[in-house]
Amino acid sequence: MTVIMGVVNVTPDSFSDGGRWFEPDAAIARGALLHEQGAELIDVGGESTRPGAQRVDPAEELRRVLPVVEGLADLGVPVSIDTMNASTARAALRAGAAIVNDVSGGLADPGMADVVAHSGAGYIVMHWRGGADASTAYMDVVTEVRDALKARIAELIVHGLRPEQIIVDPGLGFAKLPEHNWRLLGHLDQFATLGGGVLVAASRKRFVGRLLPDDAPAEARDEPTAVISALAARSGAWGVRVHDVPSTRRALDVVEHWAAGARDE
Ligand code: PMM
Repeated sequence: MTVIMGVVNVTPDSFSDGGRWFEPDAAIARGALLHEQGAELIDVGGESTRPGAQRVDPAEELRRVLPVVEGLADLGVPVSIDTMNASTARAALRAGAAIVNDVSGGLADPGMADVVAHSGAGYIVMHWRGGADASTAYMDVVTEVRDALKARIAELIVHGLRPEQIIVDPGLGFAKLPEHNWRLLGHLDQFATLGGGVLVAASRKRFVGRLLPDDAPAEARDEPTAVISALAARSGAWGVRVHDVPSTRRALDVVEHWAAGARDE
């Protein structure tokens, strides 16, 4: 069964939900609602990674996310912490987070690998080429992203992580053009054996918006996102990271019923 990761951005500036859950109580309530709606995991982030976003000081990031991680952990809601900073990851793990979601795959902070290795927590390693000015040039995006993730995993194993602890993420929209994102989605099977599973995080991204009229609001992207969730699940994805949980929950319910219908008794 594919895990649904519901997004709670505790930021003033994330693309689709910036500012809406900036107060801890609002963020905790949002996370609890997404959990109730069917997200097995709530992804709490305090730094926007949208194109052009400024880096946030780690102390400010921690101030934003820690009460939310604590609040959700107190409610028994499983949490992943979306951070590139080892210090934030360490504090969030101590506060009850189960998984570290690092869009830099350990490249932004050399201390991250040791924090995750010592904790034994799950670690989401995204393909990352650096900040906003990273090159979008690829000869063969699938091979290059796969090789880069393989290299990250090899280094993380040297730091003591176990391959099963690592979930890989092709990094849709990060230094990728729309055709790269679709190519990666069409070849998800190529990532299946790298670690403990594959995460697909297409939700509301610009390449999804391209399927809609120019003036469509961010929420209109939830319908194509849910279809991507279903196809990702059919392709064996470990998880999908989404902003709107009900639409993806329904999509994954269809996939599960379909799979049950295909089984011979
Ligand atoms: N994208 C965003 C934030 N966190 N984490 C992972 N693992 N993969 C992603 O593609 C990813 C992420 C940016 O999206 P948002 O601002 O809509 O949350």
